[in-house]
Amino acid sequence: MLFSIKNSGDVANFKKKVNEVMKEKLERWKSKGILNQSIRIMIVGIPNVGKSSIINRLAKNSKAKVENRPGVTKRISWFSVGNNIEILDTPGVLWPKFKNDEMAYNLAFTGAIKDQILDTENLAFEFIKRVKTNYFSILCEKFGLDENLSKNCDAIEFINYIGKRRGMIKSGGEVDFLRTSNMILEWYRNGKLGKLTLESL
Ligand SMILES: Nc1nc2c(ncn2[C@@H]2O[C@H](COP(=O)(O)OP(=O)(O)OP(=O)(O)O)[C@@H](O)[C@H]2O)c(=O)[nH]1
Ligand SMILES: [Mg+2]
Repeated sequence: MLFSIKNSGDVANFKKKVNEVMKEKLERWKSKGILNQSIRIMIVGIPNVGKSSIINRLAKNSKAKVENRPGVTKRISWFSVGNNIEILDTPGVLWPKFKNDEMAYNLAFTGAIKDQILDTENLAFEFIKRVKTNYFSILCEKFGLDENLSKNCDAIEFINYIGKRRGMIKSGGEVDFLRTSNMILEWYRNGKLGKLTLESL
C-alpha cells in the first residue's frame, strides 16, 4: 500500500486499509469471541526517514519525537492511533555492512547516517560530483549560478561557486567550504533542490 502523510485522504484511509489487510485475522478473533484485541503494527525503516512522523500524523495526540537527524528514536514505544490500532515506533536500522561505497554514500546524502561520523565537505563533494551529471541545470537554477560559467567546473569549483553566490565567505575572502557543504546537504535533505534521484539514470 502506497501511503503519504501529506495526503489527507491516505491518512483517513489508513485505518480502513489496516482492517482490510487484517480481515482474516479479525474474523478468526471474532469467531473465538475475542472482540477487543488491538491490531498491532510495527514500523521499521532506515534512520531519519520519517517513521515517527507517520505515527504523529496518524495519532490524534501526537507524541513521538521527531527531528531532522538520524537516531532520534532511541527505544521502542507503542502509540495508540484509535480504532483499536497500535503502532510500535522503533529506532532506525541500517545494514550491518554496506554492499558498496555507493550505497553508503547515498544513505549518507539522505541523512540516514550520523553527520558526526562523516566528513561533511567530502560528502558534499561526492554529492555534487554525482548529481551534477544529471541535474546540472537544476543545480544552477536553485543556487543561482550562471550555467555558462559553471559548465566546465569540477565538483570543487562548483561548490566554491555556490559558496560565492550564497555569500558564504570567510574573513580572509575565501569561500567557507564547510558552511557551503552543510548548506548543500541541508537543501537536498529538505527537498529544496527538488526531487533528485541518486540512482543512476
Ligand atoms: N519532506 C518531508 N520530510 C519529512 C516527511 N516525513 C518526515 N519528514 C522529516 O524528516 C525528518 C525525520 O523524521 P522522523 O519522523 O524523526 O524520522 P525517523 O525515521 O523516526 O528517524 P529516527 O527515529 O531517527 O530513525 C524530520 O525533520 C521530519 O520533519 C515527509 O513526508 N516529507
Ligand atoms: Mg523516529
